[in-house]
Amino acid sequence: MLDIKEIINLEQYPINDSGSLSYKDLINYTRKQLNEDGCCVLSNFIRPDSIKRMKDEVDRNLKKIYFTSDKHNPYFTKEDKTLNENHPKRIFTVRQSGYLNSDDLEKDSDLNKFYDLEEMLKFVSDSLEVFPLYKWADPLGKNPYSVMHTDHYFPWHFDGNDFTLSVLIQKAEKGGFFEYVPDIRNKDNENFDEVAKVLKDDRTRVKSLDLKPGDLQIFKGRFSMHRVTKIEGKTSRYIALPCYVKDPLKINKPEHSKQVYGKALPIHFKRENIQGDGLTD
Ligand SMILES: O=C(O)CCC(=O)C(=O)O
Ligand SMILES: [Fe+2]
Repeated sequence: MLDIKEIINLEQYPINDSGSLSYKDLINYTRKQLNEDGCCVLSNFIRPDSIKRMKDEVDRNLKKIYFTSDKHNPYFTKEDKTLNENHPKRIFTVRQSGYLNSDDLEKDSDLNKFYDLEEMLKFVSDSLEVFPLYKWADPLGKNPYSVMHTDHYFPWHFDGNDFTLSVLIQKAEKGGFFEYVPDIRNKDNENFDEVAKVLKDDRTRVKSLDLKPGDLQIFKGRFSMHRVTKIEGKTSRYIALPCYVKDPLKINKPEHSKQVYGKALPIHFKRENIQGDGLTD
């Protein structure tokens, strides 16, 4: 059974010692970054051996991955032809990428172990200043790996869950940058005009990250629109995506789940009508 210290660089990030001064310093840092940038990156958070085990897990399971070349709007909804053609809900872009869904992870997966750590949930909750925070109930999307091969592109979108961590496992030779627009929408304002501008290549508010394997990123995927630029070169990009939510019951809508993870399960239909946060999904 893997121990927390075999996965996380506790010397630099003492998330197992929440009473300590160094934990307080760490939280002050992550809070400041999240408030200023809408995102926070912690270098070398995951140990290299654990990254290697996660890479091997993806390699062993490549055949299970659902790859898509479908067109999506930023909300993963069906087209609504009653809207003006320039409305962001009517702007569709091809996504080429795949997921090793959470229900396909191996029993002894480092990623499952990481996601199940109570220390991680507390650390993410403290960093985001969201109490209580929950792990996501979505059986497919709660902690998948995203895999992108040469020429793949993941267009601008919002996530179905509130907050996402990312841990880069394997970096593309070129491209594959994570780009985001911090807090472009909030629960009271969809900000469709600004969203449309970004979709039309206005880069005024766009930030870009060059993540390295082992880095931990915390971001607000439901509120900060984001994308992954085209993968160039031979090396595929692998990234782990543990997800967190404010509502312990809400999961992806069936349509969103089908578009992103290739299928919807009975639980997605059962929970389809749970009252959400009011934002387009
Ligand atoms: O691959 C990434 O860095 C982000 C992926 C993403 O936004 C998603 O899977 O929803
Ligand atoms: Fe996303």
